[in-house]
Amino acid sequence: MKPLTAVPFLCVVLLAACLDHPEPVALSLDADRDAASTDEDLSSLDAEPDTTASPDTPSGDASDAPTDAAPDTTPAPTDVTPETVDPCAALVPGYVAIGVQEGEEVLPQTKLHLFVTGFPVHCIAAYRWELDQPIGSQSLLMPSSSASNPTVEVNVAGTYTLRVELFGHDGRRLAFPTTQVFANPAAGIHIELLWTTPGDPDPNDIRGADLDLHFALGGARGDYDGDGDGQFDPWYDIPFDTYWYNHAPDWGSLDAGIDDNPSLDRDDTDGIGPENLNLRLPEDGKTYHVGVHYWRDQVLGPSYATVRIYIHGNLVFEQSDVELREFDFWWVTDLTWPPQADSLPTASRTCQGTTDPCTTDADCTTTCTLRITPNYHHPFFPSAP
Ligand SMILES: [Ca+2]
Ligand SMILES: [Ca+2]
Ligand SMILES: [Ca+2]
Ligand SMILES: [Ca+2]
Repeated sequence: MKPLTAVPFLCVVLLAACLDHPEPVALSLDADRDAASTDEDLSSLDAEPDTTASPDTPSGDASDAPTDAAPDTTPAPTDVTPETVDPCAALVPGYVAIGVQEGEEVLPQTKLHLFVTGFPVHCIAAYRWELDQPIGSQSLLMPSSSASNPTVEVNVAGTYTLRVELFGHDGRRLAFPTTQVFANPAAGIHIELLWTTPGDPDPNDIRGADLDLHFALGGARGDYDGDGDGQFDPWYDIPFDTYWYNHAPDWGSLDAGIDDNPSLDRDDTDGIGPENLNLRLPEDGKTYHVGVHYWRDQVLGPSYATVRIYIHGNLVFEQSDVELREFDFWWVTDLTWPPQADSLPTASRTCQGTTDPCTTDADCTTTCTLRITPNYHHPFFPSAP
């Protein structure tokens, strides 16, 4: 790809060529412009923009021009005002498109590398990118929305729409192409944890609330009864709870060729999230537990957590904006495999202040609430200061 730092220099060179050799250059550029009405020719211009109209080649272009055009029937040369011809302004950006190096369908947590195709980049003076993203996704175009080749991480499952407004050196808008990229959670089970923290003045700096996703296999036992129901909880079992400290355990078969291990894509520690878990080949007959621990709030106060569960790419569970305070442990849900229409995951609930399971308030003397245990401190991982 063409080094961007050479762009202003090239344009100066091109304009200088026009002024130094007005007539032959104008003719040859006019011929090139006509020829550039096909996709093929546009791409050749894009590939080698500076050799096509190099100041070293005007005599060659001028000698070619009469053979390309019909000299006796073309009155155009007398109408051209060579001093005002801008080779970039003459091009028609009809084939401009956004290219995505990674393709139009990717796994969540992919970093996309964006570029503009179908038009000579040296003719583009400014870029203004826009991004529409799935609810809860807070990705940023890096290093900025005015970069020529920005990157963006698509961390949440769903469709990302990208647009870029392109401006020429004369300030006119050249084109406004758009494209879409689908972050497809193709794994058997894909779980997203996202959160917002209203007390965080800058969601994008390094100081943020740290929530952790947990994904435990039925039967896991973390040797800690944090909710006080008389049973050891599955959380913090190693290897059967997948979380930041145990992010890629070996479950199921020990055959490394069988992709049956869960993996947590990352431990987000500075706010926003998301944390994503994938398990491509769940085991038949197994139950899986999903939990969220509010590990540290960095004195930023409560966070609002959202958990989404996808099975084979279909959203089957979502619980949004659940208020959590530091050290809360939210037992989100349980799911069984293979999934059945009548056993899709539902939110785990207990009667408030107890560990008694419930479905509605009618099951309780108090209210039936989400299963959240405050002040959850596993002795091996005491998150309290
Ligand atoms: Ca922050
Ligand atoms: Ca985390
Ligand atoms: Ca327990
Ligand atoms: Ca395995």
